[in-house]
Amino acid sequence: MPMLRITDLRGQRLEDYTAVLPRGSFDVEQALAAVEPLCTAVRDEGQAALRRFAEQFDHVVPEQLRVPDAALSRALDELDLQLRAAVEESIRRRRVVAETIETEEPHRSVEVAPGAVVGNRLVPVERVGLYVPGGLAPLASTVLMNVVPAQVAGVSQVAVATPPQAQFGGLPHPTILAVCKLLGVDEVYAVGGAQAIAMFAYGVPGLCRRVDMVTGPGNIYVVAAKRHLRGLIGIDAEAGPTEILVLADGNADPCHVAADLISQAEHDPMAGAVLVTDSTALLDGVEAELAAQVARLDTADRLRTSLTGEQSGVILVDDMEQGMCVSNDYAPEHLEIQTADASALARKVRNAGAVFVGGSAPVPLGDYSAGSTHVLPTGGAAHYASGLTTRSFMKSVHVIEYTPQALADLGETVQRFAHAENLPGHAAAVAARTGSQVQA
Ligand code: HSO
Ligand code: ZN
Repeated sequence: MPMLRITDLRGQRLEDYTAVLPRGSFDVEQALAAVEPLCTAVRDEGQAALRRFAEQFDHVVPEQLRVPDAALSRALDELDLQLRAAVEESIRRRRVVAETIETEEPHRSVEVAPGAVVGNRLVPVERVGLYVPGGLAPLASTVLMNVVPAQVAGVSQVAVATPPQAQFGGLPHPTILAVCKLLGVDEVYAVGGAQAIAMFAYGVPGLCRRVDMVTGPGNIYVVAAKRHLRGLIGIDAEAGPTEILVLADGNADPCHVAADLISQAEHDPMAGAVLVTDSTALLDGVEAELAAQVARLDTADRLRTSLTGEQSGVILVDDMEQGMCVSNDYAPEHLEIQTADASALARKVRNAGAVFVGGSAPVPLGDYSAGSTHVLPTGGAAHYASGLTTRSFMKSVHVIEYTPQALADLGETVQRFAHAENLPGHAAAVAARTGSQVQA
């Protein structure tokens, strides 16, 4: 029984393929109703509400909501040495990218006319709260993917919240704690779900000071809390279930293509895996590989759900040019290009969170260690949004400095504009300095 539902677009040139492409629904609106009272309870009752929700949702109440430093140190001491080396190499590579190609000059200015200078200062956000899910997979790599660019940007305080786990006596997952310690993050809370976002947004007396911005993935309730509290805090994105689109022709290796589809489909029963190809021979090979490979994995049940779900499937196209149009309309979080001319085709990508080019760049390389970000726009948001980088933690502040003469040179222009908007007070502020008044 084939796993992937087929959408055959051969011979069909559409102006916009979006409507015929597989994509699941991720209805944040519907989760808002559940999340709003929860956020209000955290705001009004603080730690008591956090303890109550820990019992209700995590089935364990941590001894201390803030993880003691001794527990962080112990987790790092007990971290397997080979895993520690792997994490350190991932941190190193992510830092190299963040410190070089993601880092812009912190202050630039331009003289737009004699004596008229406009500067652009990049100022880091001061305090960031990072949410790290602990559910189906304890995403220790997500800690470094958020913390490294924040630190490189100059964020002075990063706090982490991640669910308490009954199996670890109410502490969060030890690998998450160890990576926090490795990165020098010592403010860690054993608080999960939407209530963690509320804690960060409102602050909780005696426990956690409110933050300026919250980043990090989470389930639909976490995303709903971010939507509810946005404005009070900045957020990175409303990350939905992960997705991969593989653009592959007859040259691709079906074993690799199947493995890569599986690699993202295993995240979540709602994760999306889409193959776009012009080769039915490749499709047959991928189907055979999927059947064999899924059966071998511990995540087989979840995989069968995600691969056969409405959010996954195969799109048959006439050629890779049509395939690229399909991909650009879908705007995948992760795009893999496994074709004869992968690099050339990659230059035609307009909408994708990240592009993995050729046979030696599977998405899991980027998930852990490539040096690129794995915090990427999902659900088609790649049409307008970028992944999380150093820039995401910087605010752009314009700085305006004009000499008296430069203001005088422009005085009448500004006043005329102000009068056109019926704002005489604006005109007067300029006239008071230049001495030359323009009548309405
Ligand atoms: N593929 C996920 C990130 C991740 N994978 C973390 C493994 N661990 C979203 O880009
Ligand atoms: Zn992944």
